[in-house]
Amino acid sequence: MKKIVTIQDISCYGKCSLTVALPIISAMGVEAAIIPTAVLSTHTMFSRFTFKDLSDQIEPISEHWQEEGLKFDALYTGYLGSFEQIDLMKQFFADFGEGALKFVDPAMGDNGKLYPAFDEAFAKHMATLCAKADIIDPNLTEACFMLGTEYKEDGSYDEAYIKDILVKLTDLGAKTAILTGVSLAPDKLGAMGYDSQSGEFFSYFNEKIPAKYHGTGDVFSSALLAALVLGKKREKAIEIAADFTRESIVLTEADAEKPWYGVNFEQAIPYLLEKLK
Ligand code: PXL
Repeated sequence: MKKIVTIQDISCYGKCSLTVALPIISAMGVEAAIIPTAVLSTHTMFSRFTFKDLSDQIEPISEHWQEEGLKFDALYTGYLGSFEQIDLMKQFFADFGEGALKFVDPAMGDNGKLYPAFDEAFAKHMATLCAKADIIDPNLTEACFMLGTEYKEDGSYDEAYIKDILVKLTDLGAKTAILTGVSLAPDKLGAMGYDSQSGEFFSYFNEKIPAKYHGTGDVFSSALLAALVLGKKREKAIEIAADFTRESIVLTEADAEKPWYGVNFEQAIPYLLEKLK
């Protein structure tokens, strides 16, 4: 069985990071190992949350795994809580990176703003981890903060702006950059990528749903990486992840409660598995 290790926080309530990555990766038939970087009562978009840092566990876990000779098909980092954790991930990539796909989702913000815990210096430091990745998948907000580029709202940018950002992201050092939440037409939303080794751009767009929910980036990244590890071609993997994310939003919108804090990815899993066939 293919194996992914994902390293991010566990927000006990709120459907993001590990509570999203674990079920999605497992449902897709890929073994998921985890290293929780912190335990929070909820994710940080709630007005209050507890936070217990687990940075001091990362090295001992990594050392034990090296003694056991563990190997992974992919290393997947998500939300990280400190400069130190970013540096620990660089070491983890050095220790476990051989033969593994190194995937960084620099989860730091959305809609033109960084999450409460972060500032511009943090985004610049995250860029130094992105430099060591095979694939990164920031949204436009995260990309702009890492590059120090002006963030533009949907409808006020064109393809040239996105392509320029993609090339600059790979100039940081990442081999492939996939920008999520790209909208080049009012009714379309999707992802656009750039492979710096072949010089190819690629994209996938589906119908835009005029709603924003938390945790969609984690849903997309988890499905994308598991599909890639299963051997799906890049374009197909993006399509699977984007359509699954969209279906999760559709189901959330259909829910009378429309919980703002996370999407209904659970009931979209049968759809995901159908798409994977
Ligand atoms: O989905 C990204 C994410 C992950 N983990 C924590 C978060 C967020 C977004 O706010 O707060 C703790």
